[in-house]
This record gives sequence, C-alpha cells and structure tokens, in this order.
Amino acid sequence: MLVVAFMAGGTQAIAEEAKKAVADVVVASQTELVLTPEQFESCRQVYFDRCAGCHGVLRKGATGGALTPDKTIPMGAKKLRDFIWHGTGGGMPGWGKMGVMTAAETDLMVKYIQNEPPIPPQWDMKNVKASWKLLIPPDKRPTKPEHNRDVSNMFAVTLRDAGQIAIIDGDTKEVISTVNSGYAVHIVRMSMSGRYVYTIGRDGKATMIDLWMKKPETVAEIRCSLDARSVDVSKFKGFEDKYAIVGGYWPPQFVILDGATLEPIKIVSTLGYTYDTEEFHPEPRVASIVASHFAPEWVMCVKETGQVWLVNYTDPNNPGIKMIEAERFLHDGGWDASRRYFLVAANMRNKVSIIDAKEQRLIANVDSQGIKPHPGRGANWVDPQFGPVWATGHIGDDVISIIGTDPVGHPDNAFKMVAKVQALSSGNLFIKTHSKSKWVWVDHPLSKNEEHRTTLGVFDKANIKGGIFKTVKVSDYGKAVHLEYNKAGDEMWVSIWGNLGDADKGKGGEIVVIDDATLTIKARIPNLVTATGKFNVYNTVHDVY
Ligand code: DHE
Repeated sequence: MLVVAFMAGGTQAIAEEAKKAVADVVVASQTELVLTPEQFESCRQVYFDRCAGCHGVLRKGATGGALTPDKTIPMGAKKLRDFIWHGTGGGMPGWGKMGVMTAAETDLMVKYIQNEPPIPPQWDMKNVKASWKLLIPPDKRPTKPEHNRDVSNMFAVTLRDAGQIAIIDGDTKEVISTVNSGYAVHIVRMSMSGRYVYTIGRDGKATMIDLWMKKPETVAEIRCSLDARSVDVSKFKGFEDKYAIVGGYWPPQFVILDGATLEPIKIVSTLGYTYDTEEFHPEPRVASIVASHFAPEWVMCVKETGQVWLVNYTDPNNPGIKMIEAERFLHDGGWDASRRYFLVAANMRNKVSIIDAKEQRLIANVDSQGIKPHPGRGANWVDPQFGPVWATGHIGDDVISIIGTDPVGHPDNAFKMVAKVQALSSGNLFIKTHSKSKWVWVDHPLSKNEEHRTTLGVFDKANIKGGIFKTVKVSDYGKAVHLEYNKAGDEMWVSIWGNLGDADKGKGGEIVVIDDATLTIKARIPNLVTATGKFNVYNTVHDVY
C-alpha cells in the first residue's frame, strides 16, 4: 500500500513548494499504518506545528526522543497514544489532555510517526534572494522619530498564533501598531541603536520593523530557511547593526544579512559531526545566537552536534568560524551580567555550557541538577553570599539552579552551582529579573497543575534560599508565559497565552502588568491573541535580565 508524502514545513506556501520539490512515495510498513494523502498532509502540518521543534524534522530526536519507525513501531500504538495524549514527566505536553488534539487526531499522529518521515526540500541562496523584499529603503525612512514616545521603553510582543508583532508604548500601554510577521513568530531581537525590531517566524521569515515611524511598520523581510528560531544583529564596536544573522532549523544553516536592508550576503550550512561521538548528523539545527561584545562575532549554538560556533563577521563573505565543543543538545541561553560569559542549556544532558566570549573557549559544562534546563536568557543578580549569579529553571522538574559567574571577586563560586531552590512545580519555561528589582520571577506554563500554569513564583534576591517569597495568580484562563521588565525595572510584564479560537470571548490572550514594589496587578493590556514573548527595547539592547 502506498502513501504519498510531502515535506515537513510550516505554511500552505511551504506545502506548495514541497509538492513541487518532493514527490516521494513512502511505503507504509504495515497495513494499519496507512494514511490517505489528505491525512498524511494534515499530520505533517500538525507534526511541524507541535512536534518538530523538539523531535526534529527528520525525527532523529533532540529535546524530545527519536521518532523514527525503528523506534516507534516497536513501541506500539498504545504507548505512543498515551505519550501524545498525556505527555511525559520529561516536559512533553499532553496534547490530548490540553485539548489541542482530538482522540481521532491523536490516532492519526500515532500512525504518522510510525511511517517514514518525509524528506524536506533544501532552501539555497537562490530561494533566499528571491524571497527578499526591501519595502522601505533606508533613504525613504524617517531621519528622526516621527512621534514623541520613548522608543527605549517600547515593547515588541510576539502574537504567536496570529503571526504578528504588537508594538506597545511601555509608558502609556497603548498598542501603537500590529504588524504581520512570519508564521508562529518565535523571537524578537533589537538593533544596537534601539531603532529596529528584528523578528523571526517559525517558517524562517525574518522581518525588520522601524520604531521611528509614527505607526511602526515592516521595512524589509526575507525567508532564510523553511523552519527557524533565531535572529540577531552585529553589536561589536564599529559594527553596530551592520549585519544581521538568521539561524535555521531546516535546512540546518545560517544566513548573514545586511543589517539595514536584510539583503542576503552569505549562506552557510551547519551540517557536520557530533562533538563527542563524531557521527554525522543530518540535521544540526541553529538554536540560540547572541552577539559578542568582545569581538566582531556571533556566538551561535549548533544544537544536535553540541558545538558553539563563533562566527566572525569582519569579512562576511568569508566568515571565520571557530568551533567550540560544548554539550548536546544546545538550546536557549543568555549572558552573565558582565556579558563576557554566555550560559546555554544543553538539555539532553541536563547541563549548562559556559562559553567565555573573551578567551573564545568553553569554561565548563555545569550539571544543572534538574531535568531539561530552559533559561530563556536566564536571570542575573548579585547574591549577598555568592556574589554575581545567573539562574535557570527546568521544563522537567521544579528545580531553579543558581550558578556563580564572578571568577574574580568570588572565585570559589565561579561556574559552579551554588544553590538550588524550588519553583511551584515543573513546567517552568522562563525566569526573569531586572538589576533595579528586588525580585526574581518564574513562570510555570507547562505545569501539570492547572493553577500553577497561571501563577508566578517570586523569589527575594536577598534571601533566595528562603524559597518562594510570594505567589502571584495572574489569570483565570490560559497559561502565564514569558516575563519581561519595563526599562525602569518597576513593572514586570507577563503574557497570558489563550487560544486563537477563544479571542471573541476575551480569552485569546493579553498582557498583565505587575507593580514591582507591591507585587500586585496594576494593568491589563487586553485582546492580544496568544501574546507570548515580550521584548523591551532598552532591556533587549542592553541584555538586562
Ligand atoms: Fe522557543 C527562545 C526554540 C518552544 C517561546 N526558542 C527560543 C530559542 C530557541 C527556541 C532556539 C533561543 C533563540 C535565541 O536566543 O536566539 N522553542 C524552541 C523550540 O525548538 C521549541 C522547544 C519547540 C518549537 O517547535 O518551537 C520551542 N518556545 C517554544 C514554545 O512553545 C514557546 C513558549 C511559544 C512558541 O512561540 O512556540 C516558545 N522561545 C520562546 C520565546 C523565546 C524563545 C518567547 C525567547 C525568550 C527570550 O526571552 O529570549
């Protein structure tokens, strides 16, 4: 029996490209695994939306385990159905229990993942160039801000399921502009000047928004791959905003762009060998990227091979690449307060890899003593006992790990876990503070406990070992996810992640603003469908977290 397979991708557009590019025919291994072409296509889309990020397009496994037929067929339908429906203790969401998949969809997915994965197409410079649109060239953009708002306290907010970015005035809380972006837009980074917002969609589409415009709009866009999660700009002195970089999940590659126009300059594949076993990996995806302040370089994590690449952009057509062996699988991370040390989660091994951007080397792989560290960019503060520290939470349990980051003033604590405290429960995704705040905040959007999903834990920096100082319940629907301060550090903003389908009931999503002095809710910014990541201009430019 034959099953027609299309490639993995995101949007309808990808499916169209795929149909042109791939007309593979996959033989289902058992009669009961047969899917019609329509069922296969719908499962392919569900897999891309819900599963590929953790398990990989080729299903070789990463944050989640491998899902190739040699693994899934022996596991059997019942076990697979249970995993998909109920989730796992390791952090996999229960898609059925959460109401994301019906029983019938779950059954189809069980069959789908027992079939061979479809092979996605490539996306080379010809495709990248053809997708580039310079909507407003630099000489047609404003020469000074067209408004009196404080650009440095604006927020760019990802409206995930709407594929849009909301630009919000942090002072007045007005939504100034809502701009289309890539599909399921993932993150935002700011230009060093603080004028431009760079976004990346899950479909690899990067956009650039000008905050000087009266109503900020997209000035350029480009599709650098078919599946992506990261973008950043050049920040080293003399190179501020000159170049941008977009990391790709599929194809596994990165593209260097002109920082003012997004015109593509260079495309580089990340295909290669795992750092430890030196086996070829067909899908080493680009995870987090940060811009070094010590050299004209990006610090770029290659997830599956466990390498951190230092990409030198002095001569972007001939980029220098230093490969540093770190750990697998590299995911998200951020700077310590001095911005010399980059700390990134290696979630397969429950480690935090620490890279010294000045000496361009790995300092340590610290055991995070929890399951699946997930820092976002982490949180930095000065502990009265341990000195400067950085912290991460975990998806798979309730551990908050605190790591010393000051080798000069506190050498005994540096690059070691100095303490661990407990969040409300497992399922933490983000942790945040501000240098002017007394508090460290954690969310629990993936908690198995429904109450905890909308409750934040607040820790007192002066007594971190005292555990949670206070809990703040922020919503009676959805999930409270991703934390960000305003520029002054006196308001903490959290997103409520609702459902696109519940928008007409006022439960599509919103932002809750908490007064940092009283730890009480001070404002709500409603009607922000699936509001997720929030990025304050000043804090993002200056790595305040
Ligand atoms: Fe993210 C950061 C990848 C799921 C919201 N996410 C990142 C980064 C990576 C990544 C590599 C770091 C980018 C950087 O710093 O350059 N995320 C992935 C996945 O592969 C994964 C596990 C599954 C997927 O298919 O995408 C995943 N992420 C999620 C979510 O489910 C979240 C909550 C909602 C969503 O958009 O899908 C989510 N990820 C975010 C946010 C950030 C992020 C808000 C930026 C955090 C920050 O403060 O910098």
